[in-house]
Amino acid sequence: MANTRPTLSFEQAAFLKSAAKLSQCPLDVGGEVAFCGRSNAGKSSAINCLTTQRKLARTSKTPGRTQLINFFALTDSTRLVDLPGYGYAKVPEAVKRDWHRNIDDYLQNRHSLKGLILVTDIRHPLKEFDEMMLDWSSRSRVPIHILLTKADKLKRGARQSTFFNVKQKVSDAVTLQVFSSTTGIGKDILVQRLSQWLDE
Ligand SMILES: Nc1nc2c(ncn2[C@@H]2O[C@H](COP(=O)(O)OP(=O)(O)OP(=O)(O)O)[C@@H](O)[C@H]2O)c(=O)[nH]1
Ligand SMILES: [Mg+2]
Repeated sequence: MANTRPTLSFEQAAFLKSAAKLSQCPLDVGGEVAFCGRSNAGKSSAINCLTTQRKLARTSKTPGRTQLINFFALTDSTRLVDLPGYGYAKVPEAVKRDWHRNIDDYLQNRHSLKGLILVTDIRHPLKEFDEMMLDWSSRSRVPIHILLTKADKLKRGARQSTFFNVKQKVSDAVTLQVFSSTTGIGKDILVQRLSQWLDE
């Protein structure tokens, strides 16, 4: 049949590579989507939920665990990226400076970056880091989709009111959803968003 492309299979994701800086990243071809957010927000857990692999991305109760940019291959030309968490207080200043430089470099210069998933805790969304990423995205070609994660921690009514609250505060270009890695709430919406970006 003409015009039918196989849909992406997230279950097949496999660890590809870790990089400390842009020059160590895999070849900048095809498309990738990166998960960013504050330390401990739930980036690695979201990737594991999406791929239905409990241990693909390392998760931890100790914030700041992921210090490297981790790449996971979906196909030969598409990837998911787990970015190091931002804002972990116990990380030394020099490490934070390096983080800024390397992430900034990645965001500014990574041509295959099709979109960013901004992972934020639904119980305290839109902190300083989130605002910084939204601001950056609005000035760049890279769109943002917000995951209001850990939604299992709130009742349905509170989830909905936070969703509408955040929606009002962000620009129309930003998309958002309620999500939980623990229960899988919103996984279908995330799959749709990623498929759209990576199929283009
Ligand atoms: N209840 C609940 N807990 C979650 C959820 N997602 C993540 N967590 C927990 O939050 C903690 C941090 O999760 P991670 O996925 O390691 O967070 P991260 O953003 O990758 O953290 P860093 O790598 O340190 O930046 C872990 O204890 C997870 O089990 C969720 O949807 N619901
Ligand atoms: Mg992590």
